Amino acid sequence: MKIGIVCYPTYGGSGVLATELGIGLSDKGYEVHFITYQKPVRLNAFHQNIYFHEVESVDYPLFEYAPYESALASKMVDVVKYEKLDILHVHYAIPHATVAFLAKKILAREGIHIPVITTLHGTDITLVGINKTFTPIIEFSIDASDGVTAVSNDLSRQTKENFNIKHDIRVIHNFINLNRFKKSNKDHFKKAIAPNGEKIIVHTSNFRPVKRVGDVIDVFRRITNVLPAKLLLIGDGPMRSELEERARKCPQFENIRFLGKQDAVEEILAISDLFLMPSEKESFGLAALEAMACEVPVISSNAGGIPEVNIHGITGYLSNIGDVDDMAKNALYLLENPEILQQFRQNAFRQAQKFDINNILPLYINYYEEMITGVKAKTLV
Ligand code: GMT
Repeated sequence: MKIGIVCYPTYGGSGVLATELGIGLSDKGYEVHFITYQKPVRLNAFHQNIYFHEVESVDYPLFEYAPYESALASKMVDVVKYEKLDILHVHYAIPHATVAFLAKKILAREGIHIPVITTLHGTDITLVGINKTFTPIIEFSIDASDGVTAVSNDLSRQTKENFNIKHDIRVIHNFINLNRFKKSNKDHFKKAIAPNGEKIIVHTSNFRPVKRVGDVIDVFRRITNVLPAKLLLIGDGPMRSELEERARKCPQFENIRFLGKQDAVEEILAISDLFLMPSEKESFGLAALEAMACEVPVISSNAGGIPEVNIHGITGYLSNIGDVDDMAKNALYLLENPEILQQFRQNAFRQAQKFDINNILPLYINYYEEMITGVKAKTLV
């Protein structure tokens, strides 16, 4: 099977997931074609069955904004036609599902009937989507897709609640590659970061307001009022300078480190004691799953689909959004009770195993096959 994947190539969760999916499929022998404006960041090694097709932006004095959608649609048509793709899997509704519809219509004029699957990741529905300007295009594009998946039950529910959609939505949760994300011995690194045995708290995100990174700092302050700890902040984004400013005002500033974007996140998770995810919205929480795979329990909010991943009182704790006192209390309970923390570490790993790529990948492959058979049957009629 030849699969075209369209995604955002950046550090965001949808791009990461789409890239890991492509790598997983190629490892199983499928041919995967990424179509996007830049090589996906997680695609940093050579894979025999993976191809990358860059969408070039067209610069012309008349255009204040280069027409990315048109360039993407043309590239999709080109790749489907010449690489003889069997299916297109687009990640993030805007604009990818809409552009896929256009590409599909263009190809149909030449007798090529390509099935399109749209995967909803979260902010395409919960943030961008509920901006009323986008409602008609989201509803149309979802209903026009052959298959639609959402990364959690909560996201599926929210999509149906907020939009008038007739299409079924299949829930296929995020997954994790346990060969990469696993606890490894990085004692030398741990000593360098926490030379006096301080507890290590970690957070990773794209530093957007929805992630409430300020709450991470507030929880950390409360933790350090009781015991010595270090905070590692991984990632980058629009709130970073504001957060650095805020951290500088903390008496514990020297214990807070902004690490920026990191490729080997698993090495940092390997030395961490707790992961913080206080998000305001989170359709699944892939970063929490990555932490759990490395045996790091999660102190999180109860937003969106997080409770489908982080199980309260088992793999970590859930608090109401913004309740930093409760988050700090839960964090301290685990940090002050090493045996319980150890139990939570094991529980977190066991929970992560449920989302092993080897369990989730077949769900996508089966869905691809269903869609290909369905579209073939329809065009024969
Ligand atoms: O987390 C982000 O802000 C990035 C965002 C994206 O769409 O790129 O991630 C979303 O997709 C991930 C992969 O499916 C989910 O694990 C994240 O929970 C989701 N983020 C939000 O809903 C805020």
